[in-house]
Amino acid sequence: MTIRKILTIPDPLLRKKSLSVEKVDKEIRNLMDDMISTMYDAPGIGLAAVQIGVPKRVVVMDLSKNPDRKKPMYFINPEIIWKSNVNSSYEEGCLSIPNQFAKVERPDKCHIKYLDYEGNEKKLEAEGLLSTCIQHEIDHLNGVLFIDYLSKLKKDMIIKKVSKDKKELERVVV
Ligand code: GNR
Ligand code: NI
Repeated sequence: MTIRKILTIPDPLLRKKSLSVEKVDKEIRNLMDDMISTMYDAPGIGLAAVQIGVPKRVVVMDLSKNPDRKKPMYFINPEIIWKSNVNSSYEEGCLSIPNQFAKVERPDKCHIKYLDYEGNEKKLEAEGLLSTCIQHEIDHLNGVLFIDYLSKLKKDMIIKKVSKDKKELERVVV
């Protein structure tokens, strides 16, 4: 299990549509293992493969509060098969948009289908943080980021701030 580098905006790969996984094999499981260690290290509650530079439809998540009781979840080719007409808003962040948070409205519940770690077909009925997070991750697979739901003003401010922080960090490191 390797901790990989997380891409941040404005990396163009984050805007690409990820490709479906044809076969759940050793390579995909190795990718998921690297993703889960990278996510725990960050730390974050979800990660899409494209965030570590691999544009495949693979997501990992762990919403458990207690690090001694980890509950890793693995989603391959996740698809929303139903979403609620009722929205709820949640303060979102993203490891690819460091230190920036904003309220985003999304359907409060959704049902998804996906393949699990073993490649078996599964369905899941999600609400609350689980629903928010899986929708945030599926957006990544389609090149969509949470800032896309904000006003142009807020979005531009966040992009500017992240670029500034990046330059500042480079200056300190070099
Ligand atoms: O760690 C994360 N926290 C979070 C909080 C609210 C809504 C979504 C998320 S996902 C994010 C990790 C991440 O960037 N996943 O793509
Ligand atoms: Ni994200």
